[in-house]
Amino acid sequence: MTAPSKTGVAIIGAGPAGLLLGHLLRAAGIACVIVERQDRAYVESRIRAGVLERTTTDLLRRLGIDARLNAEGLIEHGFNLAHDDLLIRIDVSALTGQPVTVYGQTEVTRDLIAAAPERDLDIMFEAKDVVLHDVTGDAPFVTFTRDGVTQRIDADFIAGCDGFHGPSRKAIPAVACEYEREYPFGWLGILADVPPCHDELIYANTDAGFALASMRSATRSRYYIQVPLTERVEDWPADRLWDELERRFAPLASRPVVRGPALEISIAPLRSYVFETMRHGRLFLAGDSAHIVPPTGAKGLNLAASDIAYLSDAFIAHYRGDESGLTGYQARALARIWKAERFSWYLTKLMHRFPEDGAFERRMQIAELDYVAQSQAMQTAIAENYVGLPL
Ligand code: RFL
Ligand code: PHB
Repeated sequence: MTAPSKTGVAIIGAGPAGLLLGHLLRAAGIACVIVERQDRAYVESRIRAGVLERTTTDLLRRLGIDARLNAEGLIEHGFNLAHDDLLIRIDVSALTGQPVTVYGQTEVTRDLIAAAPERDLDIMFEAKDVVLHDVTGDAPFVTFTRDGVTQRIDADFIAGCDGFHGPSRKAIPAVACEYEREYPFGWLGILADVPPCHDELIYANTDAGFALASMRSATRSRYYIQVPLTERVEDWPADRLWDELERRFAPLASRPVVRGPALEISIAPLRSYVFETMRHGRLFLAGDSAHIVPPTGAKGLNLAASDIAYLSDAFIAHYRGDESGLTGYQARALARIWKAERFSWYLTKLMHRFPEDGAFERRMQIAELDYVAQSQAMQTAIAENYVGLPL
């Protein structure tokens, strides 16, 4: 496939943000092309998020790319916070009128890629050395190399959907607009084809540290535990990890933790990050390229989707002669991003053991969790953030 030499929106990155944007623009008849560094198999096998807000499932439904989501997604009416042997069920459906859907990011990505050809959405996989040019001028363009051939795409706009490590954000001067918090631990995750130990997610603050019991289906489990940043995957043979999960979940879960061969084991660091310049000339950032949340609260993919809801509306309005969406994009997106940053930071602080914390901070966490257990007002505040604030 050769890239068109001229398009409306050149999208960098075929993660959820880039794929959703591409589909929404094509559905509105706007020319666009996605340029992705990795090959298709790599993109389709990345294991990441699992919990979708309604704002995200609504976008998939609006696109009509929802057949598998409807058939296989698990509707979850609640989730649990826990410490010691106390399980606090947050009934999100009763408290907010909205459930969340358990459906893997891997599946969302596969569905969006599979639907691309029939909707005339070009995805240029294996595009190496992507460079953005003239983003503050009237005629920006992107260059890259594919199969040894250098290609150039001229565009009206460039959408930087290339994640935290991509080139788009680096094309913007960071002038007093960067906010960052690193956490002194990571999440060690395991995916396995075994039934989950509980029907709903459990976020547990145990004496040994944080642990999360999640799932992808009735037969596939996803677990995480908090580990120091110095740990490596090699330090964690599967049996050691299963022992640890059993210890942390036995007092909480409704069924024993079932062991099985690991489909994936990985460690992810935790970070809060916001880059506030989401527009620079004709370049617009969306998703992880502009912000990162720690995974506690499951906001990352959902924030990428809400950025795209705003940005796709803005591009569509532009091509109909209305500039207000593009002018207001950054402020609109940031208002929602900062609230999701706050919630993810709050849940991370509440549920993890921080090495610098002493007995007092531990008592504060337990007092807060006990308060959540007793207070419907607290549960409602947590639930409405968990299901996703309105767009
Ligand atoms: P992505 O998914 O990182 O996609 C960016 C794409 O850009 C490509 N790219 C380039 N392409 C061309 N040229 C270059 N030079 C490029 N550099 C990069 C990449 O190959 C990639 O295809 O960003 P996007 O689309 O903004 O999506 C963001 C989400 O992926 C992310 O926020 C979530 O996965 C975060 N996250 C979770 N979010 C949730 O909403 N719910 C969850 O339950 C949840 N759990 C998680 C998570 C992230 C995790 N990790 C590993 C970071 C659990 C984990 C463990
Ligand atoms: C997951 O299933 O991968 C998952 C669920 C909830 C989170 C983070 C990750 O908060």
